[in-house]
Amino acid sequence: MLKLWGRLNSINVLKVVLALEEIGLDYERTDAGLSYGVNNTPEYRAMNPNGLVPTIDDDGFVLWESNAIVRYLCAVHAAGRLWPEDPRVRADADRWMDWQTTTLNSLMVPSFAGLVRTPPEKRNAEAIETSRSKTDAAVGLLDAKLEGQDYIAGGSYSMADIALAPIMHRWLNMPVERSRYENVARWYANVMARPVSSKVLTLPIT
Ligand SMILES: N[C@@H](CCC(=O)N[C@@H](CS)C(=O)NCC(=O)O)C(=O)O
Repeated sequence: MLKLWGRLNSINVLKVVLALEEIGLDYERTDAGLSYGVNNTPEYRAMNPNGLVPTIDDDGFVLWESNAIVRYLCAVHAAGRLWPEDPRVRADADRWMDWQTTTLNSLMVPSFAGLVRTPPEKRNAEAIETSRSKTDAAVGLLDAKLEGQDYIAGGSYSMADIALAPIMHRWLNMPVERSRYENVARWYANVMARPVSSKVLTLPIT
């Protein structure tokens, strides 16, 4: 059975859980990372030298990097559904997945870590505000992308929505001031209406 290592309050682990659940694969998940440890053991480092989560082992094939894992699982098990067959639609999905990791997440980390994982007396208010306003502006780009379409890569739910759902769930539930982006709000409501999302994206933001 496919094995997954990673804690459920990691957006990168949640992407993989969403993909596995949408596909309907059997898997065994082990908590790892932060207070759970595991990711610093020699055994784990032998699989993932970064010592980060998530990592999967699919019948001896070990893979890390959450977007690579989501792409792999969707290509193998859900081509034409979660993994777009059309190269241009797939490239569009890939682009927004990469944007999530390289742009959106990088902008959001200081406000998320500051507000959610740092005690009030140790917070850097300026760094939090810079992160908040830049993240809010970046979400505006996603809002523009979603104009006139239901999902990120077009008319149907795909791996791009899987990769964006956990970070947007986090952002939209963080205690920060946000612009009201109507297309993002509609997309998020559609995503959360899916039985799998409402089952997976339920934990408090920690
Ligand atoms: N680019 C990597 C980033 C992985 C990453 O930064 N994972 C974080 C959790 S989101 C981690 O392992 N942090 C250390 C820990 O949990 O102990 C991916 O997308 O998989």
